[in-house]
Amino acid sequence: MDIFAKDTIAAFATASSSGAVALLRISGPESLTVLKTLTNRQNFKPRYAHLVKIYDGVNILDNAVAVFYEGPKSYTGQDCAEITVHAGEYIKARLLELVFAAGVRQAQAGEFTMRAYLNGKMDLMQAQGVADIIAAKNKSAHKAALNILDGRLSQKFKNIRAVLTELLAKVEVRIDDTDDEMPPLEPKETFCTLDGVINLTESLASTFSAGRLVKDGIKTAIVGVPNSGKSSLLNTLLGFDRAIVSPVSGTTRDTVDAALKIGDFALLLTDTAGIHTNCTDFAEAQGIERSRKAMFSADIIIFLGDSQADQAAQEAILKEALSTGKKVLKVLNKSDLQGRKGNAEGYDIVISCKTGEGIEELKTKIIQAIGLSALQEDDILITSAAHYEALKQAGKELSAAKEHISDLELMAEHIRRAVLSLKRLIGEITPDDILGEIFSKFCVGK
Ligand SMILES: Nc1nc2c(ncn2[C@@H]2O[C@H](COP(=O)(O)OP(=O)(O)O)[C@@H](O)[C@H]2O)c(=O)[nH]1
Ligand SMILES: [Mg+2]
Repeated sequence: MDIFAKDTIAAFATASSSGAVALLRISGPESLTVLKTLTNRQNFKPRYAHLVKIYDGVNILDNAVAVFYEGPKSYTGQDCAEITVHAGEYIKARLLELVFAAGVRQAQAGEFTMRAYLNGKMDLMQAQGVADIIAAKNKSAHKAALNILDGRLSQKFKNIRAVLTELLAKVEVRIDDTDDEMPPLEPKETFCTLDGVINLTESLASTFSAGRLVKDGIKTAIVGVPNSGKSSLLNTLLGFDRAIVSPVSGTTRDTVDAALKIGDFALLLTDTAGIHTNCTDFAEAQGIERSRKAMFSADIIIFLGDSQADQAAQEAILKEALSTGKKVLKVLNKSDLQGRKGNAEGYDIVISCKTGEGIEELKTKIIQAIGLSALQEDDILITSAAHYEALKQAGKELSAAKEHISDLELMAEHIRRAVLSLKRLIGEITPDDILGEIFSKFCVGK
């Protein structure tokens, strides 16, 4: 997309599926003219809702509410108009035709937010927060997105950048000071400043492990020998029968995925085929292969044990689960059956899918095991891999700067690179192609 386009664009900001009303958003210099043409009305007080009629020639298309936003006091910073009509298919299609006939162009995905960014209404990080807050499906993801949208995360980056820019200025002035008029930099102080910033970048980067889980959901694989009750556990956690449960071993052949909300978090559950070695059935063997894949891509593995099942086979699966390096929660099932609870040694928790015993505790344990229970209400989290990488990169450059404290030129170069990687994220320096890539992931109308 042409990011510096100054033409007028329009798109429905509301979902295309049915609803009572639909909101058409218009942005660009022609917004007011188009609004006047559509409504046959001359006066629009900025930021006031006006009850209007939309005209299709001499006929009325719909009764609508129109708001004119005079730039820069608008979402995009340009003149904008928002027209709320009844969400009828015909009305929406015809309204678009009328707007396009007036010389307005269809907006591309993310184009409104991109204009907002280009006009300085928000920085690049906040612009991405818009996409996150729309995508957020649970409280924790919403909170993380809000921190980005409201600029709290940007502020952290800007604080780090400010300290570095100040230090860089001190270094550069001494590089230019060929007559040695300036007092030399105090190495201890420079060291401390760099160390302080390194700590900041590292502590922010370390929130990514939690931030990723908050934003994307916690991938949870349930593994164990056939018949240990994996499918039963999936169903019990979900509260309805998603997977087929049967006393015949080898019933689950493919992996079965389902999403579940636990408190403020989202769990992406995968029920797998029971892993065993003497499998001769082709489909089941494929299923076992997929179980292994699910295990390796999971954030946490629930190893579901049955104390009456073959111990050697169970140990082999547990060993494989542990070898992934992922968190493994050892869960003993079927506590309702005679004499099972006594064999719980080495397990983290005992449950019964039949009676529901231990199920609530298991949910809590999952959140605890991956470290999300320690999250504070006001924690600011890194949820994007790009932000994480940039912080890591900045940290690396700063460590290198620390090692070259006596060589001003080299130190300055490393600090400059660190500043650059932070500036890119806030959008202070961003090549056009990166912008296009970021905003094309938005929906049209955003
Ligand atoms: N008594 C009892 N039976 C269970 C429990 N969990 C599962 N089962 C039974 O164990 C058998 C195998 O269950 P399933 O969920 O299909 O096991 P999977 O092969 O690991 O997926 C079924 O007959 C279930 O009804 C439990 O907690 N208690
Ligand atoms: Mg099963």
